[in-house]
Amino acid sequence: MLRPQDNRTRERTSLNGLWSFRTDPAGAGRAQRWFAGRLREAVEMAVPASYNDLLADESVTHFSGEVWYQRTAWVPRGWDGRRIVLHFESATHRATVWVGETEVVSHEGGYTPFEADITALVEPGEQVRITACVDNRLSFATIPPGVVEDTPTGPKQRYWHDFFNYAGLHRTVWLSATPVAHVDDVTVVTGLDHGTDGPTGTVSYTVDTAGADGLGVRAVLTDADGAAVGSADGAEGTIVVADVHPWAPGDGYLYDLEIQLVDPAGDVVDSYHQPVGVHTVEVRGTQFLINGAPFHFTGFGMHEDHPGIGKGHNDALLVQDFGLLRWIGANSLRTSHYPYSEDVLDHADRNGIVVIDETAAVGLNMGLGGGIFGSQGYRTYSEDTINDATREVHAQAIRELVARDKNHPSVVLWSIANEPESDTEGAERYFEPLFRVVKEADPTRPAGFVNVMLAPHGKCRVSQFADVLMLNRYYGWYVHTGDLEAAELAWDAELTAWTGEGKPIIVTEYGADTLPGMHSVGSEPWTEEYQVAYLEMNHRVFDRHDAVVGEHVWNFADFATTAGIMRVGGNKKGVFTRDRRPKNAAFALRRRWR
Ligand code: BDP
Repeated sequence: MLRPQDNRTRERTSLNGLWSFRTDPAGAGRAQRWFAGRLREAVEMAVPASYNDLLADESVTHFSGEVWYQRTAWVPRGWDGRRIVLHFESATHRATVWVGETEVVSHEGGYTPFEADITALVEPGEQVRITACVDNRLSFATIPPGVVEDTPTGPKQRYWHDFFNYAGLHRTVWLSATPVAHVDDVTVVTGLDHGTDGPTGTVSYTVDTAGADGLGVRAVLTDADGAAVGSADGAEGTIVVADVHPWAPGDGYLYDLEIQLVDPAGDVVDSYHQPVGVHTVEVRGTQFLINGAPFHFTGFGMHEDHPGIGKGHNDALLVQDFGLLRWIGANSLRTSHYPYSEDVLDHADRNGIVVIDETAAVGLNMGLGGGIFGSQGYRTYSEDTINDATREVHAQAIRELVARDKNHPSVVLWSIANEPESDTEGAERYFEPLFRVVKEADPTRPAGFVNVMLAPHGKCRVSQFADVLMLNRYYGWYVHTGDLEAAELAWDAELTAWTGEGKPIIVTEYGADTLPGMHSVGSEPWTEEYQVAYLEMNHRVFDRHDAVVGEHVWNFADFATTAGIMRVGGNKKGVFTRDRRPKNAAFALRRRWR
């Protein structure tokens, strides 16, 4: 599946804006065929956005179940004879879509795109009714997992991850047109040879087409100024780029690879423009190499989270967040804990920000948090909880993530899960096949998962499968709280043990909750001074170990969570507040990273 785009053979029109919206607490909408006509008793809802925080209505904020979105759209008159596609960049966590009265697609998973060919159902120049039923419920058959418990006050959604279960249509919905014969997919792999007369690049591509019998494929590469660089014919090929300008951290240089479908007369029937960053990624010993040079990750685990819009994508806020990343000297981020909007990845590509790309497999750990984040009394891996069916959904989530993001030069490492239970036999059995899935989907990039403190070195049974060790550690916060000396000793000892694995280590989370404006001359948790001292202690530890190739503070900004006695107006480990004001720690990090 390719993201819709405008070009000489394709058009797209955004269906963002105000849709009709209603919750369906009784779950009656499907049986009553709410898609078959105008959505009754509806209010207006913004797309893209989470619906939770926009209506000043608790029953919507904490709604669990199916909600309905509906709008009409004019199909452009010029689209006669074209293949017309309805494309959702995401629907959290699953959706069924109708065009008129016809069900056209269902999709599981809240953070990857899906689409339907609706050519047969629409008439160019006429209006069409689009209805989406979006379900936010999490179960042991979803990624992330959750459970809806029956309680005396009704069913309640519980989950094991530490962020609010925002839901809705978070990203753009497109109506798009392509030629009937079309480019269906493109995969690009690049190479670099550092010769004596400057670097030479290679751009290898594979193209899938549909309805294209009798047509040829041509690939045309141009540089950022539009100058021709090279071309190749055939559904697979390699273009050599002499004196290449590589994509590199901090230098988001992109070439344009135009994939053309050409008829025997040489006319272009379909075209797709794929941005390409020529670079290489490699793990060698304890080093993480980008373009053959050791790379040290500085930056954050982030969230798609803003006041009002929740997890809705917004370009202005994207630019603001990346402005702050640049200001503070961050060269990278992790898409904790789900695939982010494709606009984020495109922006990272263009701005040379390196990305660790994560699936939504978070909270596969029922021992974590002692019930603070969710429910107690479950075993993580069992027939009734995380089981083979969950693993199938997880595998599909990995495949969809790689399929969507494989061509982004910013993505250098896949994270297939965050903090799963990883110290048990069940964990080993669960994860071993998933590493095969990610390697099969992308043999070119390293892959790993994010290890939790409860599975330290010597106990973790999953890190054996990972190319890179990603560790989340809270020495000085969740353990040795307020005692940074003891924390430093313990942390250093654990890290020393991990370095024995001979793999690169990225500390993917370290952080301390901090109330902006709270101060102390002593070593007092929750103060701005403590956050700074905590980070400095961590940095002393990292700097003693060559195998530590990255430091991602948890978190970039404060973010919304579910209610709990450990969270005061959300998670406060942000270096910036939720409205992006710096805490003292921001200046300390800026001094270190710049
Ligand atoms: C880790 C999780 C992250 C949490 C963080 C915390 O990976 O999602 O928000 O700890 O406790 O367990 O702040």
